[in-house]
Amino acid sequence: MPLDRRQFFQASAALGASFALPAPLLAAEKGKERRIDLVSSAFTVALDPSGASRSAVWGFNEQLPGPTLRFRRGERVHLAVKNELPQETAVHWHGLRVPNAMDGVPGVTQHPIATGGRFDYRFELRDSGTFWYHPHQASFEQVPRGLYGALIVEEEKPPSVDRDEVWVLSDMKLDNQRQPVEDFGRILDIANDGRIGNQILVNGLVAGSQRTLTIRSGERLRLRLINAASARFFRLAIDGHEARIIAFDGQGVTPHPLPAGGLALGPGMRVDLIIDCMGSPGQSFPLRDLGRPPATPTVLGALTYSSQPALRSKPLASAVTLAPNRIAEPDLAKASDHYIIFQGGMRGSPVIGLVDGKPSRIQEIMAKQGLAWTMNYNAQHEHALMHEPLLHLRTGEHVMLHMINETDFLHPMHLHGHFFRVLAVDGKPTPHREWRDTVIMGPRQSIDVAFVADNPGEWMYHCHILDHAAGGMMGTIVVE
Ligand SMILES: [Cu+2]
Repeated sequence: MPLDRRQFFQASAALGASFALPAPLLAAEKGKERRIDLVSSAFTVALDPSGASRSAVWGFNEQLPGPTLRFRRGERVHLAVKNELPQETAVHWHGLRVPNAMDGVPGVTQHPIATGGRFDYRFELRDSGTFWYHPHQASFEQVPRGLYGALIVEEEKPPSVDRDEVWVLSDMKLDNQRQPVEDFGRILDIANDGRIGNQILVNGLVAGSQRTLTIRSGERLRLRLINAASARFFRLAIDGHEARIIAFDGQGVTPHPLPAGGLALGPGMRVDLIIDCMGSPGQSFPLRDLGRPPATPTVLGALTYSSQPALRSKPLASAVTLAPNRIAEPDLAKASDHYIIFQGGMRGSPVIGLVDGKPSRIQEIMAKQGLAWTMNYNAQHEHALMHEPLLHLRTGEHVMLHMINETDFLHPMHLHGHFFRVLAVDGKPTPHREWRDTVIMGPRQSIDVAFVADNPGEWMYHCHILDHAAGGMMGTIVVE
């Protein structure tokens, strides 16, 4: 271990008060494998540096969010996770194409890590991009308590920028004493929009115009945004700047501006922006969450110009397109069609699901099992993954997956171990055919995605509203 643990925590505590995430954790190189130690535990943090109160959270290495892990594509890593939580856990590396046994899903890819126990995750980083890590055990409780962190894999030749920043967006549900409300897993949250916090956090601190990112006029900024909230969607807009989207979920996309109504970022999703900062010294521009109408916009943070003279008078002319990762291209001519139908929730038409093979009304499923959602007519518990997988795919199969949302709710659907191209929404082709690992399915919407099933194993496929996942929107896809 490169640093004595106490020294490490003291160093990170000293950094904790500043807004920017602490400097990336650097690991000593051990042969060609880089080792990082992560300890999940309960501790307290000051969410508002100007306030006196500290809030009880769970997190990694006594930091909220956990340390930003920064690697280079092609590196081999060893992530040693120690569990000091009062319950079992496991860590999933969201978006990384790892071997199945390293995917961090208890009951499917590994045994849960007991209190006091440890698990060693070792894999090669096949893809560059913006990723994150979080538990996949009781995730509806462990993630909103604070167990999440950014994982950045740099390109061999990253686009030239003056600043590369990570903003981890999340929220917490706090009481009057600024302590977490202990109401995880309520059926009312499960069957509706999920448990949404009353305090938005940016890099573990209360959101607002005081969360400034100080920049110099003329700088080119790469801003990586990660939605680590367990249920909240963000709809992002930046005043006074023409930000360009260069990546979704870590994968390069044709650079294009933010949509006029704001950029939707569902739970689990990431976006990389390039912003040429051409404001004047002393100016400040908010980055807002426009929310869901009729909600009023919330200021998340601000780009504030220092008084330093401009770095350059014209924006950099160099390209901002990312070199693609090596992802097998699905051949639509030979792709096989598969369908997943989603039903359930408190609103909408009555649905029928199967409980122990018997057709049941959703009200019965809720009352008897605490579940509220079905996928292909099946509802199952997060840790009762003894049911049939949703799909069986052959290794190398070209897949066209049609996702049909018959609910009145939004669902950010996440597939492990693969990226898919988003081809159509309600049958209408998408403008960028982007690669993603998580895609928003709007109410009553159908989404068509395609991919090559080239990573063998049993992979989770679930809604990233973690209360929905706990309430039945959790299944597996087998690549055999
Ligand atoms: Cu959902």
